[in-house]
Amino acid sequence: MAKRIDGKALAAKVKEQVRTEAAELRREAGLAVILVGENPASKVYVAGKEKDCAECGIRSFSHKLPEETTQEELLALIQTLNDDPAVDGILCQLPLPKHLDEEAVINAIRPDKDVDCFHPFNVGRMVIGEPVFLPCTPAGVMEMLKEYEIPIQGKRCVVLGRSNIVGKPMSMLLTQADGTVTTCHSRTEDLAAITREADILVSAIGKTRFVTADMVKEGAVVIDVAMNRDENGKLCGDVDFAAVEPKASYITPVPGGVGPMTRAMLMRNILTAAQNHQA
Ligand code: L34
Repeated sequence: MAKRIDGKALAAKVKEQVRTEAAELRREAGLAVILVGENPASKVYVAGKEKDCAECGIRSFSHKLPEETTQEELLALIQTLNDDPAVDGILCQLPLPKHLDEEAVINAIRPDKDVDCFHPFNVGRMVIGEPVFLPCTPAGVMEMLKEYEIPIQGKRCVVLGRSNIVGKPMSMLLTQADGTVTTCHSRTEDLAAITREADILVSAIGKTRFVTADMVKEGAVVIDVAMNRDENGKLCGDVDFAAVEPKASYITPVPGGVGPMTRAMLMRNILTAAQNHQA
């Protein structure tokens, strides 16, 4: 039976560290949070981030914009926040409404305030191993592996998903930790044969009960990044938890796994930004 990786408890520990260090800054660190439209899941995540800021002694500046916000209006707001010295980090919650250009928005955020680590400058720094920020979700997964002393060096790591915000940077961080990494996606042939080789399996595709017990090696570490709703509207991940738990050595629950860690790593990035801004 797998040990459960407690993301909520570890997130609390990380936030406590951030709170201590943030208190030593010469001025309060600040995060600007932009939420466009009425996506209910995004509202929940953003509310969580604002609560985390309060717990860490970080100011949050909330910008809730209507669905019909134009690209020009959004870019103008980002420009103002780029120039505001009280703002150390800018977070524009994704996904944006369809008429807005996410790439242009990501590119508009000043790299030193890009606490999501989505800007090409910061992605590049991460890839060459000289990171300023680490992307929050993959960094949260790495923090979990570290806390539970799960070895990565030389291990077979399989990442399901290749999105810019999770899959790709996840594969990159595991590679940098000396894992042997395979990235799988919707066009992968014979997927189960690959996942069955994984010592560490990270799933970030967004399909309820996609990862079944027969896809998992005995004793594997299974990390579930997804946030789905099942047929009863209950929050769940990609992994068939009940079936996989007995087979895995470690497993993350949804909720209470990667989600809270994503938010905790955001707090760490805001602290880093504020430290850099006062240096
Ligand atoms: N810009 N957009 C930007 N940055 C991000 O880092 C995100 N992400 C993803 C979506 N869009 C983004 C998040 O914040 C996913 N994500 C996220 C953050 C927190 C949680 C889930 C996803 C989270 O707190 N999950 C809780 C349950 C929350 C609930 O009850 O719905 C958990 O325990 O997993």
